Amino acid sequence: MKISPQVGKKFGVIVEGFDAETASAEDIAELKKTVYTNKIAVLKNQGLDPAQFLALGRRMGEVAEYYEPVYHHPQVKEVFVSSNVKEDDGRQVGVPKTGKFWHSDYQFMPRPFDLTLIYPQVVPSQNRGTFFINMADAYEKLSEDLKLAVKATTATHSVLRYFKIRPTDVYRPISEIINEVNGKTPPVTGATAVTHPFTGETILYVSEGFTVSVQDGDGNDRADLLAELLEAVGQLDRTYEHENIHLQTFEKGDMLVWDNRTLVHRALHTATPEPAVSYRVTVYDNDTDVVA
Ligand code: 7UC
Ligand code: FE
Repeated sequence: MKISPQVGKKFGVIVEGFDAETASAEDIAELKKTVYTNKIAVLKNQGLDPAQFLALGRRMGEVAEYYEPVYHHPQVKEVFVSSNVKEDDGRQVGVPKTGKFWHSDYQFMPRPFDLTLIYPQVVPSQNRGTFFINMADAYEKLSEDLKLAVKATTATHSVLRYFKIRPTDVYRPISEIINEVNGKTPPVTGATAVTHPFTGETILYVSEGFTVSVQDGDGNDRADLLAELLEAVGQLDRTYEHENIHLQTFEKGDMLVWDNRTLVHRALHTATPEPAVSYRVTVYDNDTDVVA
């Protein structure tokens, strides 16, 4: 296993010679450590079927199945499928155009995932890739005034704005769907700046997609502060040229493994999409020894 920095990129490493089937416990520990340190690892030349992909996830920690079954792989439910390609019989497997907004996975849940593994299956020829922002670096770059302003505040996150209407939702009153979403996944509130459980970094834990409000210690809404933070870190930049934004490209055979606590990401989908399919496995890392 050879780990090298991504040339000309803001962060991330390339991992060559990683064999998911024969990797030792030390290899897995080294991989996790490099992910927490460098935030993204691109594993080259992977050739795994869905069951083998799940098995790799299980070696990294506790695999979490997505709470909405419409995303599940039909054979391996722990594999989340993002796909705009219909099966031969016209069936839709998985969900198209997922994550087309800044977010971190499960930010709207009481416990976000530690690690996200993305394994592209059908890779478009153009506009491929995912945008990322390192929100620990972004926090460090904030002005002292903004850091101070963040201190006594909390942030509230919800999936509501980006909850996808499912095929079974057709003709349901939207108010009923909203009530159902809020009942099943009520908004969660926590500190706006959180400490990374493994690295100790301070992370500005807000996203344009899932963060619905920021409030001060007295409960006053601070929509102004939320907007200022999102602007400062680059999440409102529609040119994607902000200095914090990293475009992670990939080719067939690559698998991306990233630190989901630190990074926010945004899928790149075009108006006239080419076929694109990717598989995802998400992991809770209970291994507190893996301090990067
Ligand atoms: O369809 C999607 O964009 C999925 C999104 C609402 N959640 C992904 C996640 O893991 O938080
Ligand atoms: Fe995502």
